[in-house]
Order: sequence, then C-alpha cells, then structure tokens
Amino acid sequence: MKPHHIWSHCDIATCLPDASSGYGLIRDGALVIQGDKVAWVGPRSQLPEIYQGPASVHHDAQGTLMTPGLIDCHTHLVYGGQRANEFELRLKGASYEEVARAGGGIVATVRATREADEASLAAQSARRLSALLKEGVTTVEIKSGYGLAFEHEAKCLRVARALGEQYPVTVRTTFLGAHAVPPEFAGRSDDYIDAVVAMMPALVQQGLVDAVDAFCDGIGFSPAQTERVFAQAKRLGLPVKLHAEQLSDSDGAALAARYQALSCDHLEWLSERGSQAMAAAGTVAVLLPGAFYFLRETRLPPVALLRAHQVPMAISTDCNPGSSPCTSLLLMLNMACTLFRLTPEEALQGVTRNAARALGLADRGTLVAGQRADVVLWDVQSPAELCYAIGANPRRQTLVGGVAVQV
Ligand code: DI6
Ligand code: FE
Repeated sequence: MKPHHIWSHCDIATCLPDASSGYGLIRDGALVIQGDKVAWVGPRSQLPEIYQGPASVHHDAQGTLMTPGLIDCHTHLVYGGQRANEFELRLKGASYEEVARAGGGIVATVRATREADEASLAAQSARRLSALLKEGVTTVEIKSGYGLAFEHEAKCLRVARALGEQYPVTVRTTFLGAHAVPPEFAGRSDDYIDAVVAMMPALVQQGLVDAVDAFCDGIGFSPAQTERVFAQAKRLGLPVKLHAEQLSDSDGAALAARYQALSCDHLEWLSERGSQAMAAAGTVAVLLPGAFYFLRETRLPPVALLRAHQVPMAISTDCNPGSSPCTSLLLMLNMACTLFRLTPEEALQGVTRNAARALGLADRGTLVAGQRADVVLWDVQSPAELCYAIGANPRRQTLVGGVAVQV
C-alpha cells in the first residue's frame, strides 16, 4: 500500500462552497494524500487515527494557505512571434477590427506560426507556459487556431501535447480551426469551413483533440458556419466550446448551449436569452478580463445576469498575441474583481472548480477526497489576498498528483 502523506499546519481553501463561504475554508486543516489522490481533508483536530500511525509521512505546510492547483481553461499559448506593432497602431487610433481587416490581427500570427518549426514553436510557447506554472497553474487548456491548415494545426496541437509531457502540468487541447479565414481562402469562408470539417477526423484519430471551439463573431464565423463545425464535433464524439458574444451579439451562446457546450467564452454582449440557454445546458461562462482590458472594451460581461441564472463563472488568461498577451492568472483574478466586480470567492472558484468544469474535468478543481492531488501552497493569510495583490506571486510550493514539483 502506498504511504499516506499528511500535510498540516495550513488553512485549506477547498473551493467546495459551504454554508460560510465559496472558499470552503478549513482553518488549521490537514490534507491526506495517497498516490496521486486526496484521501482525506478536514480540520487537523479531526484527523482519523488510521492516518496517525508511523507509516504516514508528515509534511509541515508552515502556516501557508492551501488551494487546489489553478486551472487556466482558455489559452492560445502555442503561437509564433508577437504583435507589439499592432499594439502601437492601436495606440495611434486603429481599432482591433481595423487592424484585423487590414491583414494584421490573427492572420499575422498565422504567418509567423506557419513559418516556425516544431522546436521553435515549443521553445517560444514553453516560456509562456512556464510563467503560468510559476503562479500555481497545474492544468491548462491550449487551443490551436494559428495554423489554419491541417499540417500547421496538427503541428501546434503536437507542440501542446508535448508541453504537457515535458512540464508538470495537465494540458487539454482544443481544436480551433474556425478561428479566422486563412489568406488562401480569403473571401471563401464557407469553403474554409468545409476544410475545417475535413481536418477534424484525422486530428482526432491522431489523439490531438480533446474539444472543439470556434470564433463566432462578425470578424469570425457566422452561427451557421459554427454549427457545421459543432455538428462534426458531435459526430466525432467531442465536446464543444465557443468564443461567443465578444464583440457583438451573434446569439452564439444559445447555439452552443444546443450542443451542450462545456463553455461559452468572453460574453460581453451576452443576452438574457443566451444566459438562460447556458443555464439550462449547464454551460460555464468563461470571463476573460485580460482581453477586455487590453482591447479597452467598455461593455462589461453581464455578471448580474449570470448570477441570477446561476451560470457557473470561470476566469482565464486567454493568453494570445492579439487581444490578451497575458501569462498571469493571478492578475486575472485581480482584474475579474476590479473590472468585472466578481467577489474574490467567485474569482477563486473561477480558476479552480468552475474552470475544471469548463474543461469537462470532474477529477480536479476542489480539494476533497477522491480528487487529484494537484495542490498549491501560498504565502498568504487569506484567500482574498490572491485576488487583492497586483504583481505579487506568493506561491510557495506546488504538488502535482501528490508530488512536489519544481517549476
Ligand atoms: N478572440 C480573441 O480575443 C482572440 N481570438 C479570438 O477568437 C484574439 C486572437 C488574436 O488576435 O490573435
Ligand atoms: Fe480566446
């Protein structure tokens, strides 16, 4: 039998809401790990005797706060190059849409990504991944969508998978072939959607895809085009997600909900109807304060509506070169509170329990018996401190599957 590892001398934010808070806070707690799973969690004073024998290994958490490993459930972190020039253009008055229509935007990153070989893409992307891990991320979703042709989409997804093998993190991959129309299909977006649909079976067969996403928007794809991608995902048995209602209301959320989407993401323009549909389908709302901030949007996601309909909210970096060049999930916690007025309890749930749900992962996101032992120890006195500080990184220690890792 594998030994029990007992961590004590810490407060534990289980992130399973209880009567007193959304943190599920246990003061002076103990966490028992066996193998890669949590075996028991509770107040230290109630630690069952079976764990107290000489066969247990004791660890002193030194007065830290323990949380589940953080989950960044929406990133585009595998890409080539950067787009600081567009940042400058926008500061001179161009809008994000204007830059995109003038051949910059997503298509500029597609060029750089196609030019990069696998080793160079991996090296560029590893730097971004590494920044996330240093802040306690133990699970990350990575989308394709800067290749936009079979060989380059496959390359990006292989790089994402390989990162998950080389670093102590779970990587979940999402195929976002319907991110933008590549130059060789300019003016023929329906034909490009045919190509996207045709790419999917082989990518799935190569084990490269965990979920399917699309960018449903005026500068992306129409609901009808999005639906063709979703129908193919369904045939292949894959869950879907959607970039929906970011720059306008295309009624994408309701469409995604009809396909039992795991999540709809962005949602600044979400309507009441969309929000009801998401609630009924159990779809998570992934809010992306980095993109809102970086594009200087003024329309806030309808947080009150999401609360009223009890749509679970997640928070993510949206790490990408155009609208959110961000590798700090802790900063997103702060911005979710300052910009979107989430409570710190909602924000922390948004990078743990609800982020797990947005990825369809039932085995993580809370610290309760039976869950994966992905755990972070923080040098803070209260969970709210993780949301309150700007630019601090109080991470002391990360355990992945019960094992202490260096990141
Ligand atoms: N919405 C976004 O905010 C990113 N992709 C998307 O569908 C932006 C991607 C980029 O500008 O490179
Ligand atoms: Fe995105």
